[in-house]
Amino acid sequence: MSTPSGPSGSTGAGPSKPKPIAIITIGMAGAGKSTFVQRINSYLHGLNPPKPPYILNLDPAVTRVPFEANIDIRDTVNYQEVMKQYNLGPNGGILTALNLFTTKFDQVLGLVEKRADSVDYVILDTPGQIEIFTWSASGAIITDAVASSLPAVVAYIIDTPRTTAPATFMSNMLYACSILYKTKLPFILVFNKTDVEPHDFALEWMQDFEAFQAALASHSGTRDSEGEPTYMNSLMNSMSLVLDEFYKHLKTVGVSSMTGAGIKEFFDAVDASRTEYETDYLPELERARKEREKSLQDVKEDSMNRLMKDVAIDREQNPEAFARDRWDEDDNEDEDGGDIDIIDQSDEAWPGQYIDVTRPRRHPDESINWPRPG
Ligand SMILES: Nc1nc2c(ncn2[C@@H]2O[C@H](COP(=O)(O)OP(=O)(O)OP(=O)(O)O)[C@@H](O)[C@H]2O)c(=O)[nH]1
Ligand SMILES: [Mg+2]
Repeated sequence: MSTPSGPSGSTGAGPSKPKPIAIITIGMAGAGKSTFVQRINSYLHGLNPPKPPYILNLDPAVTRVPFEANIDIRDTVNYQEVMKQYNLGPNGGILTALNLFTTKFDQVLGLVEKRADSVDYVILDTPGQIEIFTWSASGAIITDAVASSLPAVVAYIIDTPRTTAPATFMSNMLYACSILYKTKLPFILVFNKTDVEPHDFALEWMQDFEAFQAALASHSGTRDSEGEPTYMNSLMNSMSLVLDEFYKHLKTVGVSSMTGAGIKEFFDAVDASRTEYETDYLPELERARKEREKSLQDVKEDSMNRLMKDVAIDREQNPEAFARDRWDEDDNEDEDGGDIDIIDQSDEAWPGQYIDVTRPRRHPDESINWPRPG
């Protein structure tokens, strides 16, 4: 996978242009992710001069997307066939399709990087079932791969009219909180559908802890028959204290993907996130990489030491066998002179080719062997 070449390094010659910023849209089913992507796409096209983004659709199950995706998972994996062939239900099918696609994600990144000089924004639309992306290995791999190659920001889309109940609001915020701590990326809470329900109540609850508690108390079912706060109510009270800390790390915007209201403010927040990515995320990424390298090095050294110790003991215990067990240099060369060629297949034409996962290696030059059941 790619490594960052610097916070805002240019990928080509000529005057240095900042790298495009990747917007990863995540949100509960039906929150309006795809409509939002379509809206920001049309906003960017409408700028003067236009700034068409590079769009990736990662939802294999969607039948129609309201935007023209540059890379579409559906061109690579047939979700219906995955379900049939692997005997899966809809969610397993989406997850497996995403896993299969992730095995090719380095090529996707390569294509994105090729366009890095000509686009300012890379937008990812994710599957409707939020947990498939946020709690799967492939979701994490895709997010990490994108974020280590480009500045990235998470746009967490919230269905505002459906979060007016304090308990629903809190669970949505807790979910957002868990994604923030998992990805550690700059985070924008996007309150969508403000044409139906303005997001003022949410802002108030986020800024004023007591207002949220009051809203909680005014909802029925917060006291039991003896007048004591119910378990849910006291749990939520304590949770809202935790969330107070979480809110400090966020940017919040209210938008309507239907009317286009608030989209400019959203982009102001995205542009501000670039600095946050550079000052917070990149150093953390670098630190984690160094740590990984160090522990790998430690493991290597440890195995080497143990091997040398075993060899020494063996030599002491059985000197005769050791004397016979010499490396004969003449035996070491094979007929070709001993060199092994590593074949780089990544230049093969891939994008746009349709991979039928039901028939492994359908294409003679496509060296993929999909795992098969049984
Ligand atoms: N009124 C209103 N409706 C919206 C808005 N954004 C999205 N919708 C509607 O919400 C519904 C779901 O929108 P999608 O964009 O498909 O949501 P999604 O999150 O991509 O859905 P999945 O990918 O299926 O989870 C559609 O009926 C949209 O028309 C908005 O800003 N205002
Ligand atoms: Mg969608």
